[in-house]
Amino acid sequence: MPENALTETLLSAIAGHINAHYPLVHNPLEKKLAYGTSGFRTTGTLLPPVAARVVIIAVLRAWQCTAAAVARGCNRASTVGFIVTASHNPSRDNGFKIVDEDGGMLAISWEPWCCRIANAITGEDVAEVANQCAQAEGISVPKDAGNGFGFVQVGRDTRATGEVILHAVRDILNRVLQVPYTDHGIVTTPQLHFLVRKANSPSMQEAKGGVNVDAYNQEILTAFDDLMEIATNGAPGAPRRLLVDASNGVGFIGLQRLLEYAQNHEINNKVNAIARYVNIHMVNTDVDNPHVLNEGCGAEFAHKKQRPSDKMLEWAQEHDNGSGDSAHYYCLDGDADRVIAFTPSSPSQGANWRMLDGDRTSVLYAMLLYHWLGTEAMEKLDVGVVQTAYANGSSTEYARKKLNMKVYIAATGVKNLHPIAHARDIGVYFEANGHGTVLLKENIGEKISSRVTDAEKLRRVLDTLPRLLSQVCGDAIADALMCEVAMRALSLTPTMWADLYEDHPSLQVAVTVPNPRVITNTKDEARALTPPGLQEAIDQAVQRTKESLGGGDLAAARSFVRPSGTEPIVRVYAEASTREATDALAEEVSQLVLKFCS
Ligand code: NG1
Ligand code: ZN
Repeated sequence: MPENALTETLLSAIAGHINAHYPLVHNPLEKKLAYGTSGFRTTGTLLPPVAARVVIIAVLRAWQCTAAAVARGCNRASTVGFIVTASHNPSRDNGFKIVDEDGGMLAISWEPWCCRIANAITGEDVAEVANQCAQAEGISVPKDAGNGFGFVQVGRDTRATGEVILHAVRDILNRVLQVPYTDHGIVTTPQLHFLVRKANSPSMQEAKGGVNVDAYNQEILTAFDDLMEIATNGAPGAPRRLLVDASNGVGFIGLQRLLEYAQNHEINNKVNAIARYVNIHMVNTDVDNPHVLNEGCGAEFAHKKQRPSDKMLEWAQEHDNGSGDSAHYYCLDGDADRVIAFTPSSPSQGANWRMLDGDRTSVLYAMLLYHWLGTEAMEKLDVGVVQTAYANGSSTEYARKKLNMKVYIAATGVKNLHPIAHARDIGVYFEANGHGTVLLKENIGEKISSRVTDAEKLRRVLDTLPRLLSQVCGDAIADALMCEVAMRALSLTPTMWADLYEDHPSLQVAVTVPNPRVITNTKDEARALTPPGLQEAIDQAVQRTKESLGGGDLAAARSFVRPSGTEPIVRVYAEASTREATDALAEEVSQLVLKFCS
């Protein structure tokens, strides 16, 4: 047996069990499933046998991390995560992704293993991919497995197919791999990321038992209270009213649990500490009806349609007197990792609501950093903003010119933004659709405080921020609370936040073609490399738009296309100086996609 290969017993158990219980439903010879922008996404009923296969790769990754941890002198079993969710997709879809040891996205270099095993037809093929992975990645089965945390933390969103997919995962863990796990049931995606990071943290090594969502609630509530204390100088004033659209998804459950935890536990010696600052109401909370998830509501709907849901409008009509920011509005997506805020110019008219998207959230956070850290510290640190090509050009310009920030453009998906932000001392990253956070280098407070004047405050801020701002992925609930902190600290209302700059008109369109993946892109996704001729045709359309706007500096226009990594569509993005030109450009480019990709 070659070194690091899995044992014959394990390989034949894998092959036998997969053959007996998990024949594939999709046909990989016709269409392979790919590990896309954020894991696998497709019709939910196709996924149980795929999840049964991919969880084997998750365990191999955990074993590899365990061996590396032991080699570092850290005597513990590493845990990874397996979250079943399809985020913003329609309710018939489902998906899943692996959460890596550090609580972030699975290392991109491991995605090909997931793809290969997901499309391996027979049990023997599955065992063969697992064995090749073990050999190539230098993995052997750890001798001393488990220390009470489980090797895999699993969880799911509210979708109807979630339980049967998780059942397949648990079955393989129990009966084939005999690997311990903790099933957290229905959790938001950021909660699962948090739990993995927490379970692997040095502080948990000695603790008895595992981690659960209470640890998340405790951390978020304490950090929020600490930051609000700084933001308000201990004088909280009247609590702000928040209206949260939960997209009929797991965000409702997550936020509800957080609020209940706050009522039943003391945070910083205060009962219901969160209520000193915010008074939270929710709409679109129907998690029992499997069909309404993300339907006409939530962050994805709000962002793509550039308007709030009907339920949000109804609530505003009834409860918002329209006298300037009397309520703050937030929309979560289907797994609560993205947030879009709104401010109503007139509570009853959706078209007049101004959207505060991820670009604006990153600007708000950047302003808070300047406010709290001061120009002196900001200039001494490597601070950057990371966006994607979907960022509105106005936000890029504002961050560069007004805030003096370095701006980096990454490919779509937080797995691409995160590493660029991570390489900075402080990296603010956001996708326009509201997924993002701020990453702060560990011990940055200590490093910088000896070099600036107001060292104590600086250290306090830098130590507290990363407890509310997830250091592993975007978290809609934490981000909404963080926006409240930032507005308090900066004395801004949502209207003032919206007034910082004017967005260029933009439009995103989904175009259906037989195979969206005939389009391939440059690394920053701003240009199409294939099919031949498409990019040239887009360039000409953009040029014509600029000319129609009179040419010169004020005639801005851009458009790009890419295949979605989460839905079977091509996404067309257009942005121009006027609404009419934007809509016409999006339409023209959509037609080009149909022409070149059909
Ligand atoms: P795709 O479908 O690959 O464009 C979408 C979002 C991403 C990210 C993922 C994960 C857009 C344009 N794309 O990816 O930003 O959030 O879903 O959910 O919004
Ligand atoms: Zn999401």
